[in-house]
Amino acid sequence: MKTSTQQLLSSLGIDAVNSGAWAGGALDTDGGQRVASTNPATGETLAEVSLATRAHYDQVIEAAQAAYQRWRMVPAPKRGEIVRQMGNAMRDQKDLLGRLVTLEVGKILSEGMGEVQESIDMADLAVGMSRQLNGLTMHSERDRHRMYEQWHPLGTIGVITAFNFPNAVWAWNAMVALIGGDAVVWKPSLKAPLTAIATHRVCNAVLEEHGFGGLLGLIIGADAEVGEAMIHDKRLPLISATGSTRMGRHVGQATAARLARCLLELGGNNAIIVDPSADLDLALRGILFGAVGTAGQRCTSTRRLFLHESIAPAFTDRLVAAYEQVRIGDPSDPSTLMGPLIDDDAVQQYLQAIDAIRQQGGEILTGGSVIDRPGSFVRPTVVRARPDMAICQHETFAPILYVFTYRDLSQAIAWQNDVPQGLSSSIFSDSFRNVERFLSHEGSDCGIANVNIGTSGAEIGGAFGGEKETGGGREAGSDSWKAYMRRQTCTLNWSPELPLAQGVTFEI
Ligand code: UN1
Repeated sequence: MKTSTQQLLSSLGIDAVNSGAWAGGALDTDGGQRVASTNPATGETLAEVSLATRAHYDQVIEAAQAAYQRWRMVPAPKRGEIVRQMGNAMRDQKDLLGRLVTLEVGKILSEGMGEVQESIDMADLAVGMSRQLNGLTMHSERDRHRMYEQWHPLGTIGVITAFNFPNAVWAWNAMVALIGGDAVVWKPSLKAPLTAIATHRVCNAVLEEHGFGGLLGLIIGADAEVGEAMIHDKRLPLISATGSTRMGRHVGQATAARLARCLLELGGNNAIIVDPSADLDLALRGILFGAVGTAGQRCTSTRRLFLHESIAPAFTDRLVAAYEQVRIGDPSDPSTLMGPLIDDDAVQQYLQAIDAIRQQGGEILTGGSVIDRPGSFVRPTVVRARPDMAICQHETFAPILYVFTYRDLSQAIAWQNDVPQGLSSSIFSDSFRNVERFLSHEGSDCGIANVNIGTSGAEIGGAFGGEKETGGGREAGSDSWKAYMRRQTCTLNWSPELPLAQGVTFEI
């Protein structure tokens, strides 16, 4: 391993073997089963984590519960002040954390830095929210009565995250939950445990300074051991989970069975429509970032492209030419545009999709193969697809783009919506009518609908999430904080009488 890698890891407090359970400080998980975190660009091991067991899990939850009892009584703007300091701590460490994201999950450096920036932005947003956890007031129908809503903390929140945003998706949840007065226990992906440990350490240090060690818990363990414990745990009133639709269905059922809440951010199958009026240079860049960025491993990655028949032939040629110029390689080299997939399993899934595409009559215009070098590298792929190809209904977490040709916009919108997922969507158009149609009730059915922007790279200020099999959850900005708090409706009587609502009388 290069010395600079070792330096980076040790600057962030990562050892050769790390604890998988953190409640304030690290718990002793020695002797537990170990997982190695590997650099997907080289296959080399970065460090190991000794996994947490059910007993460690209980310790982490108990510490969070205890810290929560005190934290919920801290005034929200003061909680915001501590979150502000957390944001600054991440600012100070942005370069190191961003480089670690690149090392551990293989996204290019600019995206690794962007991811940490997304967490910093979340902290800033949450600081503002901490002064705006506002409830409504209502006019009571009764004389000298007052009604209002107030928002209380919910408790300890379980957060399950995927490998592809190993830092920011936790921050979407944690920053908001913290200002809301909650504790947070995080179960990160076993494919990105080091980023989780480093992120936890940076943010926890701020809490420790204020006497709230344990409020943020981290539990790195097997799904069967700690994941199952988490989703069935009555002490956790909300499970926020990001990952596959299969995982989300399981989490949804487990939380429904105990009537707890869940917030799901699952698969996407995001499409871009390009109409004849579109600025095609802009569209090309938007498609390329959406489909090739993060090697197609964002939930918001562009997977389907609908081109109007009048522009399709020439534009497809330009797209293929652009794909062939994408610099693939070491993600920490600033000139690289596409790094590796996360691991060999992901490469196998890519290859299976390529097989299915061929069998189902798709024509591979570029890509479709593995790159012969160490690490999990594949070629970004453009497919001329047919609307009836079953594979196009699935989210393959890889850089594969299905291109379709359409005649009229209603057909393109219908095709776009005709998938089980409903996360993100875009239209490139300079036609006011087409844009408004795309955004209307009969337009995109997704949680995110963009114009002249690709499907990925959403800002944190908006509510993030999608419909149908994407799970319906909303995280990050807007009024998403409500998911992390409980609403209480209060009716106060300051009259000497006891009038009943709806005119009911009940007198002895
Ligand atoms: C994800 O892929 O799980 O909109 C999250 C985006 C990012 C977040 C993606 N801000 O692409």
